[in-house]
Amino acid sequence: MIEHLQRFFVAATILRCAVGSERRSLPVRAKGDAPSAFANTSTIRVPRGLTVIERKLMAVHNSDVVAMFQEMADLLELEDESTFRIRAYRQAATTIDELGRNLGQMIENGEDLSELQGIGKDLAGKIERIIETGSFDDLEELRKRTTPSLRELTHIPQIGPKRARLLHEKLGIENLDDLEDAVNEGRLRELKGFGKRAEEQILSAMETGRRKKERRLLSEVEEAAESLEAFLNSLNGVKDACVAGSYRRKAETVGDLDSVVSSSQPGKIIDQFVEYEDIDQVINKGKASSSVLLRSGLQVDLRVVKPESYGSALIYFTGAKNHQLTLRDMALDKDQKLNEYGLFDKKDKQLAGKTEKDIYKAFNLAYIEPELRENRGEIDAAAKQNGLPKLIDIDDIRGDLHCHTTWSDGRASVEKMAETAKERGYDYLAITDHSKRMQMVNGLSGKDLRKQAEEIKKVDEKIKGLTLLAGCEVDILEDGTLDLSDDDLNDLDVVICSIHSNMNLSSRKQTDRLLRAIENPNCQIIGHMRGRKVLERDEIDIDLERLLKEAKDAGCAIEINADPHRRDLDENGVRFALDIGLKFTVSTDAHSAAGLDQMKYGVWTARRGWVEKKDVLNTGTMNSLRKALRSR
Ligand code: DGT
Ligand code: CA
Ligand code: CA
Ligand code: ZN
Repeated sequence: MIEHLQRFFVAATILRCAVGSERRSLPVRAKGDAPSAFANTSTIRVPRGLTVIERKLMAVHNSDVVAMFQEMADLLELEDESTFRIRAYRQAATTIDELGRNLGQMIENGEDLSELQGIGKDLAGKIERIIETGSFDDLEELRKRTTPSLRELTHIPQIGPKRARLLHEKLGIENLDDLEDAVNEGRLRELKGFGKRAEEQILSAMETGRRKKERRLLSEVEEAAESLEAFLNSLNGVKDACVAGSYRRKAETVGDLDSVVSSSQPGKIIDQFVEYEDIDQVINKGKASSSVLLRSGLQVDLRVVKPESYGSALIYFTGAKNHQLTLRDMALDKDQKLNEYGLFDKKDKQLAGKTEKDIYKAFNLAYIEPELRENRGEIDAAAKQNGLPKLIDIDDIRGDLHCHTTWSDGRASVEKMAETAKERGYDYLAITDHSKRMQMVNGLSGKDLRKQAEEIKKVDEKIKGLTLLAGCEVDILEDGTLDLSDDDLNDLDVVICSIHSNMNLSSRKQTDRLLRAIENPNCQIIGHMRGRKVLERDEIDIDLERLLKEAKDAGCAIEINADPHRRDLDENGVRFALDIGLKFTVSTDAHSAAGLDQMKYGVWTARRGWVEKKDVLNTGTMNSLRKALRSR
């Protein structure tokens, strides 16, 4: 037990008396492979001299396990292994991704991981192995046997595993750089099945891939940021610590983590910081600042300031840059100076700096929430009495209006979803599986929906205190008609209309398509309207402002899809929609019980779009929700 803790947790109390520092070897990954959990890892370090903390910090994040299982699946696919094994790893990765609880902690509690959906004894053993050693044997073998960098190629939609193998065999292409050279030198089109159009598509997909490498989804960095923040707060001599930057502003994507520590002993903090176990490489170690790379490849910048400067340092490092530059200019106009250390008058006397509130107050501004600090008018608004929005809060949400079950491509039953919604304290949940057009995910026909409605009714009666709504996420067909007839939709409580196909139509056609859907009185909510996937897929081409105005006139609500890969409608669209008086729903589009916990990302997008509680339909009671949804 003690040995287990020494290795894998920074459980400071125990560590301090039991061990000094321990280093263990971890497998070094093949060069050129995509950065993932343990890229370039050589050691895990357990830091020395921590103060006593209650909280344990896990060495292995769930996202590390997810990355390894995905890598495993990709490599198996490259080997043309059985689809059964490949699917098993992918399913397990999804389960863990949505788990919401730390695997290391679960093992520590003696929980049986093989009870998790899609995780049998074999995979449970592999997870334990990862938590103990940082990897597992099958993966290590596969990495040795294959060319792991080929994985990069499989992530390009036009290529996939079969073609990646072909490119490797015929042209000796081993990674994205090789591929780019081959395209530019015209060698690719000599191969059967690759024409000029394929070349263009590949180049554009590579560009998207590069963008993704440089930035990560907020949800991907969360575990790392939370662990880091807890670690910093546990250090000897720390007064306060916070991860600022885009992470604190809850942006869709994050480039790096910017952490700020309040302490009167900066040197001591830096010395402890560089011993953080999640660090792979120290890029720079100064007197009061440091930059490091975590094992996942994510960069962390740290700045230590005196307590009297903590507020100004937070404003500086939270940004966004333009927000903070506007404040600085306001100071200059008053013959004052604003920087990381505080607000100063002509004679360099500090006027404010200890807290963010103090600084804003010195400018006669109300406190501005981090999500608003994008220089989109928040400073002017903060100068007026009640000028800032009273932002919606996660606790304002009373139900979820978009989720999937095993009836289509969800992984949990209606009952499981309902139980979970009840546990979350919701008043209502709408079950909205896909419609029949979505054949590959087993979309529902009108007949299926009527059958499902019976089950929904039963579960609704069984689970007290939660109203279960019968709904559907209906496909908007290419011509703008809906995938189900008025008759089929008639009995449903909630109808969301979404585009899932023909994403590449011209702006005129795509706009007409959505217009027609909006004109249909059955359409109560437009789902994930922009159709984009953050860092993965561009949005569909539409006249958004025109459509939002039409939606407003028609009484159609707009969904803020909370899936961290979507966050759609996006914050800019939300802000525009808000200004013209549209109403929103914030929903998770959960495909599993744990998926219901994605709500926070939707709320953050709403907050970044200045949305208040009153602007969101699912903050109301069941009754007010029914009244607010477009009548059909
Ligand atoms: P990211 O990391 O790209 O997702 O976005 P941020 O906003 O976290 O930006 P980052 O990491 O470059 O810098 C963190 C904060 O530090 C930023 O929000 C504002 C401040 N900052 C960074 N560079 C500059 C600069 O050149 N001038 C000023 N005034 N502030 C800066
Ligand atoms: Ca940053
Ligand atoms: Ca930074
Ligand atoms: Zn959906």
